Amino acid sequence: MSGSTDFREPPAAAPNLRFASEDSGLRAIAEKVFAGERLDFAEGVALYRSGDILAVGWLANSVREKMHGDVAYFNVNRHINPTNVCVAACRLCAFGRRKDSPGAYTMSLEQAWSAAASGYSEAVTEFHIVGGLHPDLPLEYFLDLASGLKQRFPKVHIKAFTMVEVAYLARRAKLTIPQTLAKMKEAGVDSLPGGGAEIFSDRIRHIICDHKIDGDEWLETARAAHRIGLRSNATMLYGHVENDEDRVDHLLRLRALQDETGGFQTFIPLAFHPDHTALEHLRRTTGLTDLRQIAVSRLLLDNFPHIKAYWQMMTEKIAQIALRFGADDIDGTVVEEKIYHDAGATTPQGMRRSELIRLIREAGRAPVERDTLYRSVVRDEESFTIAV
Ligand code: V47
Repeated sequence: MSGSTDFREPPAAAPNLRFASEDSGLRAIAEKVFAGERLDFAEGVALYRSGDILAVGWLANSVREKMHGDVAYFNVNRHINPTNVCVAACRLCAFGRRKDSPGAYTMSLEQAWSAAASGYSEAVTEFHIVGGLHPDLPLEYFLDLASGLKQRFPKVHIKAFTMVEVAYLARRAKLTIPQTLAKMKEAGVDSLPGGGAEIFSDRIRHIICDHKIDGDEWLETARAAHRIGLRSNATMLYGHVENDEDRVDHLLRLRALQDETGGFQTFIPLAFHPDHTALEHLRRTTGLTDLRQIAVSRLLLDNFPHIKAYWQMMTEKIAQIALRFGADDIDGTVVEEKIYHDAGATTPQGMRRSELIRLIREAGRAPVERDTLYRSVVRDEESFTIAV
């Protein structure tokens, strides 16, 4: 790579087109969106139920273009899953294993650090680290993992440990959640990924992940992280046994916490992949469901700066279209994805930076490489700098 590769272009003006839809309920919602008014629960449900998916997408796209113009973000990251051993045995999951089950693995610290260094030659700006709830690994293992990575890769942002892992490690270490987060921060954790949120509804959580922390605990852990200056993402797992009301409830609870803390950066809707899970009988989501989910997220989460169409979960093809349905980010190079691939994902394990740029350009958007905090990354030969 040579020279500047910051692809930012001036944001395009929001399209000055008239909204048109046969759905009269949608016209009233559009007026509120144009006036910058917040949508309520019933309007969220109406967006899920509208027969005019193109109009819902158009509306979300108008908000997305007002916020980000033509820019679409991506990053150069590497996923590391230090262990798949997990005590939770969630029905939604194909990744977790009992300690002595075939296929169970736990990386030594040396193995995890060397995994971080392997993969594509492109210098990564982020390590995304999540794993199972291991019954024997102490908090110190995770603190040493983070501090060892920081020592070896001081320029790389460490986005590590879901709210579920934080709460589990806190309990095992007999510490409070704020104390645990403070130790993680001190060890080098820079922000938290959005996983483990699933669906906050107790009724659904009992079916898909009954041994995990509940929705309130997930939100409380995120609140505690934001309070000490750790930003985080948020996710929602959809396309299993939840209904429209459960999804709206989830989004509005995230929106309420964001009003309070402002600590969320990106919302990532995650489509359920049923293969090799205890819910294998369920159907996969369709492209239209995925696109509608992106659009509704953009419209309801008016205080979230970013909506991510995670290409590995959505496929590259749907992620490209999502950039016109409300998403402004497609995530990154990833290098080695396990959670979705164990559950039957057919997308590649990772993607080169040049390929992400091509996908975004082809979707008619202007690619901007970002770091985890959405600052532009400027590359020169093998290294990068962050434009602040
Ligand atoms: O927490 C697990 C979900 C999440 C399945 O923060 C499943 O930038 C579908 O959170 N089908 C992990 N989903 C992934 C995640 C994530 C991904 C990309 C970016 C970010 C970010 C976060 O995947 C889990 C769970 O919610 N998951 N099993 C499954 N069978």
